[in-house]
Amino acid sequence: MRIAMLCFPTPGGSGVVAVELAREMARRGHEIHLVSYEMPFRLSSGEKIFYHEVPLREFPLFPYPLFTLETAARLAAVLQEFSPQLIHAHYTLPYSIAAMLARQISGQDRVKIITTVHGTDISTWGCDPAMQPLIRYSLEKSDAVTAVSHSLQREAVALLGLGEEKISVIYNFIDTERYRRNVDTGLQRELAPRGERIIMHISNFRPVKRVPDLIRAFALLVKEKKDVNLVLVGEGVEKQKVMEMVKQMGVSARVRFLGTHVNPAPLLSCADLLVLPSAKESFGLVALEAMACAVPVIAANTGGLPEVVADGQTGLLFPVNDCNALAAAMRRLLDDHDLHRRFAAASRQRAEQFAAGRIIPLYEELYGRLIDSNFPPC
Ligand code: GMT
Repeated sequence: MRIAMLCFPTPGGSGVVAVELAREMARRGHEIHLVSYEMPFRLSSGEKIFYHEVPLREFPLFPYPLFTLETAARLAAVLQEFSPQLIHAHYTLPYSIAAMLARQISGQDRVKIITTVHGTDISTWGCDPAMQPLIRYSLEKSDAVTAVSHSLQREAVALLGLGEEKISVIYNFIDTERYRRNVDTGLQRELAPRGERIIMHISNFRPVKRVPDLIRAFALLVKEKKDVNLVLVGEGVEKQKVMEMVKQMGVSARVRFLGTHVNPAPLLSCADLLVLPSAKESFGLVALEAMACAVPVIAANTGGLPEVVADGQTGLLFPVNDCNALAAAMRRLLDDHDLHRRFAAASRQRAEQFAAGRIIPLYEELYGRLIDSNFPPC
């Protein structure tokens, strides 16, 4: 099959899923054209994926670059030159609309469009009265729509008044070979020089991630003289605020800030716990990455997280915003070594349910069903 994909290049779940999907599809012999305004952060040169960069030009008349139009123009050129049979838009805005425009401009009417809703395209933009009609239109006019969890599917259906059959669920997936526990003792010693336990958080530090809740809960553990270190991985708008909080709460000596890591598996392999205190999370890809590395996850009970983290079996869920409950969950797993060991093994087992080998065929099947049989074969 020949597939074009649109995605954001910045560190964030939707871009990661798009790149991993492109990689897996290319590995299976499909021709993949990835269109984005920058090289996606998890894509490296030398992969068997065609990358087409969208130029974001400045022009004195326009206050901002014409992101959607530039994307549509670049994609239209890709459609004309390479004849992809299908466009897969990752994140509704503005990619579904850009895909529809590109299809029209290029005159390639038989090209099908799939939109994958990833999270805030529904939970934030879909709730905005001004943008809701555009989101609804984008999904109604897509030839197929997928959601990354049942929770997100239900939310989209309820918010936008779409028929349930319009949105199918295809869970996010993980490369269980690349993501497995493989401890680099040097790295572990760097993060925990005196053998402290390691609590980890990885995100793009947006307000929705509620990183300050983790700092508050962690400070409670430090007060109890628990021998723990906190490792925060990533960059984002709230990072400065979190750094100041760490200082004010007097826990700086126990907190390490690492920047964005393209390959988080070695870091995760050093962790004892991963914490995700998000207000909203349609799936929580990082939870799955941690589980594949046999790290129990403590997550807020929200969105699709209960579909990933099996509460009481692979990890623990706590109510959003409840720092005491979060501290109690961390304490429980740090103190009970046997429970921790069981959860770690069960986490890896559960992650295998989301292995690429199980999920990618669902995309292949969907693509195959949609592609116009009159299209010139590959
Ligand atoms: O960061 C992004 O690229 C998108 C982001 C969002 O804001 O919607 O992430 C979502 O997509 C990921 C991949 O499907 C999910 O694992 C995340 O849970 C989800 N984030 C939220 O729902 C907040």
